[in-house]
Amino acid sequence: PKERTPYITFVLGGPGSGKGTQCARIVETFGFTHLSAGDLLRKEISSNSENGSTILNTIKEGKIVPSEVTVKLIKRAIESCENYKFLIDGFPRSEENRKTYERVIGTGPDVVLFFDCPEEEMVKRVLSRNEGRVDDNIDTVKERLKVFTTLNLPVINYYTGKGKLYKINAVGTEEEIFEQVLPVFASWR
Ligand code: UP5
Ligand code: MG
Repeated sequence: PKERTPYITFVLGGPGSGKGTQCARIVETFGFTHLSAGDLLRKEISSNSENGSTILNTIKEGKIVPSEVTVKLIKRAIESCENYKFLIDGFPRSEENRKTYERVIGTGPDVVLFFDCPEEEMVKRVLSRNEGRVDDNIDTVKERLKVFTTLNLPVINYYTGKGKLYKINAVGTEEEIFEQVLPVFASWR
């Protein structure tokens, strides 16, 4: 059991908005543990689990994996980690994701970061990344953007209403963007 209740940050933003890049910096500076929901799902594919092929096909289509699957992976990762400060990157992607998380975990996040980036910039970044991701092609990127706008923006609006959302302008150098992130975690220095 942990010595403290977890402190949870949700990190949201469209495909290629820089979530993973900025999370790496937050980890370095403030000692959070980075849980990328996409990475957890990709690990599940490579571990040949029973859900693997369903997850792979969903990611190839740019759609959202069933909430129960993702929340189970996140819950397990939180519970098996000694740290109590977490960045949950790329989740929740829909109101249904959000509600499932709150039901299973019992509470919502403490704070939510939103990396706000124009579509054309996101497309450029994703297509110039060369990591062999099955979803980094123009057709899947278009679908990922559509899913983001229709399903993820309502989650962002929800947390704005709760007063938990920090909106970050995700255009500029990594350093310029991190300058905007720093004040959010000032108390963790
Ligand atoms: N880059 C970063 N910052 C830059 C800057 N300031 N200027 C110029 N370039 C910059 O960055 C993307 C690229 O841009 C990199 O090459 C980087 O160097 C450069 P990155 O930090 O990787 O952006 P990120 O927002 O993390 O982009 P990513 O593609 O990972 O976001 P997605 O949200 O699309 O991907 P994720 O891995 O979260 O999800 C993938 C899929 O998994 C989803 O489409 C979905 O099918 C599935 N999924 C679920 O179903 N449920 C979940 O809960 C999570 C995922
Ligand atoms: Mg990422």
